[in-house]
Amino acid sequence: MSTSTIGAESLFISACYCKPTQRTPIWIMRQAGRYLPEYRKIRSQVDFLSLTKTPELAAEVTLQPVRRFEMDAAILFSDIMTPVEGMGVEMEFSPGPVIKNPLRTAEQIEELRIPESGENAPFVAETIRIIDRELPSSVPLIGFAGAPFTLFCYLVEGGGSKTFSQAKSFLFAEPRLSRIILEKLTEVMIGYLEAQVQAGAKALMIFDSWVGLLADTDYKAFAYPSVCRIIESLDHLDVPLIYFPNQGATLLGTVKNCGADVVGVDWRTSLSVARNVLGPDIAVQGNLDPMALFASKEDLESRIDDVLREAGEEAGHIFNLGHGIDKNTDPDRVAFLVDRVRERSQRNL
Ligand code: 1CP
Repeated sequence: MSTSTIGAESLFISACYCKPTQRTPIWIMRQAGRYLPEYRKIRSQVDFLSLTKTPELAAEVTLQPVRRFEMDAAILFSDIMTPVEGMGVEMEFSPGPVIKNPLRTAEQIEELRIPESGENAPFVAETIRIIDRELPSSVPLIGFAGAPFTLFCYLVEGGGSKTFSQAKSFLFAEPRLSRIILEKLTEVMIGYLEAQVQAGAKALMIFDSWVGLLADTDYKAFAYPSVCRIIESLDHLDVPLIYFPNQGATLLGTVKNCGADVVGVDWRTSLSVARNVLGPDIAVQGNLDPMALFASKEDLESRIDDVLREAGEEAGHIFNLGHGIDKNTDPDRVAFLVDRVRERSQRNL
């Protein structure tokens, strides 16, 4: 929670700590990916899993959007499922994660390994070291992990789903076994995130993409404790911690106390509402609807201005989309967005 000296000149880091900045920093979720022709070119030669495991290539695709748009932060090119392979889970990507043997039995759960932090996905640390050499200190690298509940959803369901009914029914039918999975995931994510900072990550983000499936009472019972534990365990690293509870509008009153420096807000909740709940000491990140990039330029402009207005005059706003960018987005629209945010958010300090 304390102010890092590393990257002190970065707009992004300052905004994470609610310090005034000359303009609002911007980066976008899934900024490296299929909407970029330079990404598709590399992906046409290598499958997704190999791309994440080849440090030179993963570093290159991490840097692509930073070069093209001069983003104010880079995000490691990897996936939330990357560190669970080290727990003994077999999977492939098609295009989302597909788990070979979804977790259903006590034996499978017992067998889940807790690898040593440096041993788990060593190619990620190597990727970060390469990126760290390439990036200027004004553009910090964000390391990340999935929140235990979201990882639990994929591991029990076996892959992506709209309702995650297998995972959620397992959670309610087998709360004791579910807690064991969640605790193991918490342990592993703490070590994995720590290793990313040791390798050179300057901020950390925890993606809780499916937490909106839970009512606040179940969130408090199953998902929130693991988020708090991760954040508490990483506090000594002295880097900003961002928590993104996707579709978490009804959970914000609880989220407020998780210890995160920044809360990511999805596109459904206005930033002024989120700020009112979270208070002045927590920065907000978001939250233009990714589909707004398909609107007319005039409409897009006014939607961008709306997000800036909703964020208000107080320090502590990082502009982002309210979820990952769609793969059919025109990159020129992203350039337009970045320019507009830069121009409209200038402040005299
Ligand atoms: O074919 C391809 O090229 C693969 C598509 C792809 C990409 C580009 C996947 C599969 N993952 C990624 C990269 C990725 N995933 C990043 C990289 C950095 C960046 O943001 O630029 C990050 C941060 C993630 C995180 C991630 N993976 C999340 C959390 C964020 C979110 O969107 O909510 C989730 C839920 C995943 C799972 C996943 N991996 C890939 C897909 C298509 C999915 C979604 C699957 C589903 O639920 O249906």
